Amino acid sequence: MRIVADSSCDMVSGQLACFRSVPMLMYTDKNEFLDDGTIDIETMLQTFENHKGRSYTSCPSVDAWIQAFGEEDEVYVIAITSGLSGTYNSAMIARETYLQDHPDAKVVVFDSLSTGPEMKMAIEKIYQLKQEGKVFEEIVPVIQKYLDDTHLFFVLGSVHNLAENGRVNKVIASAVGVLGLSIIGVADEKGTIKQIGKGRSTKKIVAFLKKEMVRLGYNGGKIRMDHVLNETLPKAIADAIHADFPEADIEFYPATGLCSYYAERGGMILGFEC
Ligand code: X90
Repeated sequence: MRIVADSSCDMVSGQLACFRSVPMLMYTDKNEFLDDGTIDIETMLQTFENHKGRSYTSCPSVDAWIQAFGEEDEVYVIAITSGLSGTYNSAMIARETYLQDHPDAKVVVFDSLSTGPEMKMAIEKIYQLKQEGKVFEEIVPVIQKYLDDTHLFFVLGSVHNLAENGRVNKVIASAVGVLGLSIIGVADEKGTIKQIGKGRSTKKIVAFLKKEMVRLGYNGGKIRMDHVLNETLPKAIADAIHADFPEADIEFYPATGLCSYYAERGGMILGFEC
């Protein structure tokens, strides 16, 4: 059995024994960073911040996916939203190809319609269901439903890289020109970026997020957050949530390369169960 995801899930290969991450690439005409868990994020951010021209990202190749499947006969694949990336498409082609060579294998590819922490939560859920002894046919619908019942919010101090790569509309891009102002957004039902607010102080951002989470049905479930060199924000959110839901399972951790590139310095992405 193997669980495979593109590197936007912020996990590295082997983090769970059965888990493989397939790296994305962030690059300019001069430098490139492969998101394989070895990137120093401060160095990467500085490189892009100081670079005068354009920068880009690319999704995993079909071959990279197939390699990550190993020779396993049961493979669960989670991809970053097809609304913003070709990753899901590339994973689906990998699946077709793999099944031709391994006709008895079972491979499912989930379009997360999301990224980062929401993908990590789905990975943890698959792992848990396997531990409980569930089989492929039981796990697939549970995960499909789980992805419907989990949501993603994010706080971004800059959308420069998202805008430059055509992944947010111009309205959002122009709203974040003001220094010190962050946009607060949600992954919408199409798996694209929707702005729902903006804020300057950590206190206001935390209050806003908590209110929105509860409005969507949050009731003490699991929360995962990644951050781009900004522990203060997820920590403040964890404290605010724990004040009302002391038992809530909350973890936060640094984003790896792809999410750090797009969420940018100070950014934070939050996945939660409803
Ligand atoms: O090159 C590629 O195919 C990768 C493209 C990825 C584009 C978007 C990454 C977004 C990462 C930003 C905030 C969260 C937005 C989630 C909306 C579904 C992080």
